[in-house]
Amino acid sequence: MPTDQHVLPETDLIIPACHKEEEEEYEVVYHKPATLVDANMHYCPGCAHSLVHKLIMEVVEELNIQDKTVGVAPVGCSVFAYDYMDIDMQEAAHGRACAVATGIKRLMPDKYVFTYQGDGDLAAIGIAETLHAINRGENILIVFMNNAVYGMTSGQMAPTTLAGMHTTTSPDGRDVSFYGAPIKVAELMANLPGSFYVTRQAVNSANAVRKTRKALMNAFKYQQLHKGTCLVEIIGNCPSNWKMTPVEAVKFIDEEMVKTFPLGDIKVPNTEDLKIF
Ligand SMILES: Cc1ncc(C[n+]2csc(CCOP(=O)(O)OP(=O)(O)O)c2C)c(N)n1
Ligand code: SF4
Ligand SMILES: [Mg+2]
Repeated sequence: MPTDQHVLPETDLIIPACHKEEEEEYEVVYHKPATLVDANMHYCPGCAHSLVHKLIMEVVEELNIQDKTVGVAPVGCSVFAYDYMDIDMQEAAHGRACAVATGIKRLMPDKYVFTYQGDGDLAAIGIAETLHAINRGENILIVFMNNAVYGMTSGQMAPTTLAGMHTTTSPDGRDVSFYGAPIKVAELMANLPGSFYVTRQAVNSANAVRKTRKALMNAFKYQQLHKGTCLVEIIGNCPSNWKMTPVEAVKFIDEEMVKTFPLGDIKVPNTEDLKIF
């Protein structure tokens, strides 16, 4: 039961002058992009999806294309991407994001259109859609989040699961003589004439994040050229299904994932094509 002695006197809060000066000296070095909805994300701690959402929205903000950008969300852990990105978005059935993006881009060629897809969505059920869209040279950006498992459905083996990697459907480790080798999506798609820019990046260090941001920036800008499909593969992680802490998952990328999925540009535009920039 409160008594009078617990009631604070009603006085104006006086900030000492020295503190005011300190406040004015602060330099803003980071702000959350206005293109990202102010919502709590549902992702597990340490998951790469949230970080990559932020990077995409930073690029959209910097290019000032919020009202010209349309995203296509997949089925997978990032199915609710439309709840976080403050742009026009369309949900696609599992694996069909590239077909949906094709329709949107063809109807509205001036829009910046991208898909956001996991490895189960893109490289398993959606591999045909993806391959044909790139082979046609659809002028879209595909953001491919490769975390080597079906995260949403509790960690089954994906086409990109590493050789020997333990998943719920390969408890003894992926046997490539039985299941085949992990599919290197970026290398595969770079061979298609319709692909314009193909790169593989990661977000497990500050440096990697900077490179991924740059790759996304380039890929968005290249849509102005109408020269073909851009594919930015990002080595993500899934600490929950990898049965690792976020820190262990970050190390696993450097120590294991990059052996199968080396980082870097795989197909870059020629300088002639980039003259307008
Ligand atoms: C037609 C259809 N088949 C299967 C499923 C079940 N399903 C939902 S998400 C998913 C895999 C998602 O994995 P991935 O694309 O790698 O995304 P992640 O969750 O790892 O980010 C599957 C198989 C479904 N929703 N629809
Ligand atoms: S299950 Fe994996 S991919 Fe899905 S939110 Fe959790 S860590 Fe991310
Ligand atoms: Mg996945």
